Amino acid sequence: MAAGKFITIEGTEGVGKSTNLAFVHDWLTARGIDVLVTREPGGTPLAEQLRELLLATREEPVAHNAELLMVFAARAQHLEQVVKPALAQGRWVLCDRFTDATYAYQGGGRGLDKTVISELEQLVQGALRPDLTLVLDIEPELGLQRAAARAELDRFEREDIAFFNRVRQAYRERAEANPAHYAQVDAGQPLSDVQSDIEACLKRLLSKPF
Ligand code: Z5A
Repeated sequence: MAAGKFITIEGTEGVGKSTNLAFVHDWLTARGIDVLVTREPGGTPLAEQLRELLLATREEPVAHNAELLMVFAARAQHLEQVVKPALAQGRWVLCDRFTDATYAYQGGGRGLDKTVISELEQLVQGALRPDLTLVLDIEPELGLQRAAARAELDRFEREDIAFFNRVRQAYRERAEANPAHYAQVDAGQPLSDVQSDIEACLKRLLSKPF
């Protein structure tokens, strides 16, 4: 059986990942593709507990390396329990955030060494990389306005705008360095235009699998 495809969706706060994840799921399902939807950090009971620890606001400052290792601990569990078995069964996996978020938030945002992130990526993932990463791009101010309309802010959402500008820049650099596997979408557009652009990316993926 052919292995399934692995698609990830990325971007800064309030960029519309959840909204467009549902769109991608419905678009693929309508074409007869069996899609598993999941998220990071999270996707298994243990990884969801690590997510709670990671996002909770707390008085104790969180060491940047502790944050990095929690993200990869959750990822290791998620990959073994959920992602790899699904791909091996021929299912497609659609994941809300993945390792690009680590390069963007812990690398760009926190300033951690990308070589260390790359070493952990190799340890935890081996050769596994997404087939397609959709990077939804938006002015961080606009995304935060959208996000602020919702629930209480988590530990990341309390960061300042300079942090989110660094995160955005890191995403853009990764997408521009590897256009065969990344697509950047202007998420500041009206939703129907964002989804037309995403649809074009999905058609390319289906017509010319990489
Ligand atoms: N994190 C990390 O540091 N390192 C890692 O390796 C990983 C994660 C994997 C949790 O992520 C945190 O984990 C994250 C980084 C860190 N930082 N934070 N916070 P998350 O994905 O759960 O958190 P989030 O970015 O805040 O996601 P979200 O809350 O689900 O937002 P979203 O999915 O991007 O947005 P949305 O809910 O789809 O849309 C927001 C609103 O905008 C909503 O009302 C929509 O109806 C509206 N919307 C969407 N698109 C449009 C357009 N085009 N026009 C107008 N309005 C729109």
